[in-house]
Amino acid sequence: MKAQTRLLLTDTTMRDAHQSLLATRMRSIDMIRAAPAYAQLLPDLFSVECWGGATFDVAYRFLQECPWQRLRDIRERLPNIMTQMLLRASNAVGYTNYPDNVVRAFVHRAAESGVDVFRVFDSLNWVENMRVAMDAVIETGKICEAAICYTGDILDPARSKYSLSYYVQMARELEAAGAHVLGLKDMAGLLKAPAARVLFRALREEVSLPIHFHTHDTSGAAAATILAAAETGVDAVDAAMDAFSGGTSQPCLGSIVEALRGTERETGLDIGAIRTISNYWEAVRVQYAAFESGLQAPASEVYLHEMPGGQFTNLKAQARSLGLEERWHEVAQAYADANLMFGDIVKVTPSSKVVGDMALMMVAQGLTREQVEDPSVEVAFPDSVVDMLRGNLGQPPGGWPEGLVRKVLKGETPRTDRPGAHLPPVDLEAAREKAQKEIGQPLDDEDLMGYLMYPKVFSDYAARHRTYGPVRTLPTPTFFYGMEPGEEISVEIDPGKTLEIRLQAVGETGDDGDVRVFFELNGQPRTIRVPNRK
Ligand code: 3PY
Ligand code: ZN
Repeated sequence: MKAQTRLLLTDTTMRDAHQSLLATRMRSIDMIRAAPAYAQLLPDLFSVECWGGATFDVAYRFLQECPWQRLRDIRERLPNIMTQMLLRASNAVGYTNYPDNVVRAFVHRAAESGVDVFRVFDSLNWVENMRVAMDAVIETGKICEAAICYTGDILDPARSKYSLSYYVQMARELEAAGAHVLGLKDMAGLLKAPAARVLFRALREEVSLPIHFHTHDTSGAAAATILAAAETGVDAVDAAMDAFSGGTSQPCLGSIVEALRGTERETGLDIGAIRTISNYWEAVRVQYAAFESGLQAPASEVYLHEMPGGQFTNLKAQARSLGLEERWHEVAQAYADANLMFGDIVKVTPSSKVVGDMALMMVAQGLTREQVEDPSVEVAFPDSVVDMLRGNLGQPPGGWPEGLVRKVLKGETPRTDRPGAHLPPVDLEAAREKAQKEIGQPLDDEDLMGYLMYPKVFSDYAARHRTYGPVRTLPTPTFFYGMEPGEEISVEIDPGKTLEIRLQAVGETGDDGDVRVFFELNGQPRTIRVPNRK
């Protein structure tokens, strides 16, 4: 990375872009179809981010597919470009700290199943809590990109907690901890171009690692920051294919390539190839219209609330389900207030979820920050808040605010050591046996990891899989909306084994709620009775 003058690019379309625009709903089939074109047309990409973050549990939970199979399928079709994942350090791909041996086993499994670059971060920027995951990545021989999460504003004297020297110090610690690459993860898109010049210049002077910059375009000003980063010599940046860029997602890949044309940071990527691939993504995105975030225009409000792009669509959906969508700007203000109440923390999964839970509660119950902090006002705090202040996500710089901890924990003493230091190791083989009995089928190492991270989500997925089979192979409109009478689809259930399915008619719904469905399978007439959910 350091030997190259061109700006290297990571394409985030298959992970962060759809997590940030479509509530993480992109299905594997749509990714797998794109992978060969990347391999053929864009071999000079630094990496393709296609795994980790929220994609892991959403695959099981909402898409009825195995995230590990997605990884293996992409890997197979993309042999010449590095695959990249987002790993939440001790929180792995979950929302809570796991025992050290589970984190290690997860990293080893992910490396074997096809991850090349691990971007590792901690949701409170606690380096101590990143070491287990970083060491495990280094042990696998894969690339360990240790990331600093950026928050606040280094040019704003009122936000001195997250100053230039704070970031430089953390970078030094990550270098000393053995990182191969330094990531600067600006999950909300708060780093402005002038601040980027100051920050990257300092980081390049103080550490010798290559630097990889990640941001979000919620403000509409991220491209300016990327260009400033390129000017100051950042080695690699993240962007999303044009059709999946902008807004809460990453800035536009094609436009970055064009902006640098004719400069010494020229990327060497083929703009025609980018357009071809983006045209494919444009057609894919239309099929997920129901999951769009609804952010219609750039929003400088991001500098107020500091919400990560990857949380935005989710929090909006949560607000909608509580009837608070009309009061979104109040939620944004409450999110900012809750952050300051927690002592001004880094907000990224899972700490961002806690701030979001608190903000929704404050708006729903009409509570101000002063009332929440007032020891004489009774408040039933969300479980996630209690858990965080107990120390179960780790420690923020300067610790948790004492008054709030006293109120929330009602006198219970919080832990201040690393959660992994006291969580007992899981006996992996005993856990496998227990799960196999519970679920009623053998579990391989990948399944076991799914079960350990998300026991209920995984068991439900496995039960549905037994009933419905490999629905991951259905075309996306069919998966979400079913078929119309007369419609015919072609489904490859195994390599070379294709089913032609034609829906002929749907009968009347019986008193029991079942319907008879008449269809042809490879030309043979078939009938089944299924519950009518329409
Ligand atoms: C995740 O952890 O899922 C994130 O995208 C954090 O930015
Ligand atoms: Zn991101």
